[in-house]
Amino acid sequence: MTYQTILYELRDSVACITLNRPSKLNAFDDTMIAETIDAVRQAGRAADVRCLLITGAGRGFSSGQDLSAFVDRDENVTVGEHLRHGYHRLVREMVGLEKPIVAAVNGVAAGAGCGVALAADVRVASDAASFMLAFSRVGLIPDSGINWLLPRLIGYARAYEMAITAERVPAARAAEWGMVNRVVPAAQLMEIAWATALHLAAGPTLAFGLTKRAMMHSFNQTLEEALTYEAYLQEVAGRSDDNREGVGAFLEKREPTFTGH
Ligand code: T3D
Repeated sequence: MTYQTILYELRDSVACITLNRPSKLNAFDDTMIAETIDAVRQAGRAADVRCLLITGAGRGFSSGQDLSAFVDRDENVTVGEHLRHGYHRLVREMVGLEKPIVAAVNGVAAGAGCGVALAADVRVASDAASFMLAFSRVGLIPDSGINWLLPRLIGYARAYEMAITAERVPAARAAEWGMVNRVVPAAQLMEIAWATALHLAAGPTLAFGLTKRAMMHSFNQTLEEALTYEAYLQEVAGRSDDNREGVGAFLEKREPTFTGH
């Protein structure tokens, strides 16, 4: 697929998606939603991709749903249908991707753009970034998985307050609250985000993927169910080349070379 609204670059086992509608702060129109879903799928299928990096072109990460496209929409397409066919598929692809996803949050992440940032596994934010549940300003509720993802990260009180005030939460406060992993100077964001992604891409990809699956499943499990499931997944990890390599490297006092298998 040739993309019109995103850039897709592969470098040393890292696939980088750049949301690329900077004049609208990378607001999502239907093309950008479809292309981002396709790119995440492509990164999932490609054996040579071991980490996904996602960022925005220009001064925004993403301002969420393109509101001009929203008003121009075919009136037979309900908001619920649009979500089910669009953002929900994107969030499912991201949360289900068994490879780490790093979001380099370069600027404002609003509405569904905030949802996309939250669906990543590691968020590195520029000190110029901010997060905003813009939905209530346009009479909507948070969507794109935010009602599930955000209270789990920062708790109900903060998540609900963000929703009803629609105020921008600057990166530093987002880090204090546990919404982002680290905040870095804007000028160094991409260098640090790439270094993070490249480091993860050289890791035991299978184990990273199974860890994501175990933790995501745990939200709907009892402790007993989680213990059973982790033993099952550890059987899989325990048969991997990377498990043999990691143990061998430790005993031989050298750095491991993981292949991701
Ligand atoms: O149907 C469904 O699936 C429902 C799903 C809904 C999901 C959602 O995401 S709903 C929430 C939609 N997003 C918003 O409501 C945010 C709207 N944008 C803003 O409030 C502000 O732009 C920001 C607070 C994010 C940033 O403000 P600021 O001052 O830094 O930038 P700006 O000047 O407002 O925006 C720059 C340009 O981008 C501007 O265009 P112009 O005037 O230079 O030609 C602005 O109109 C455009 N832009 C920003 N956000 C959007 C947008 N254009 C279309 N849609 C946008 N979301």
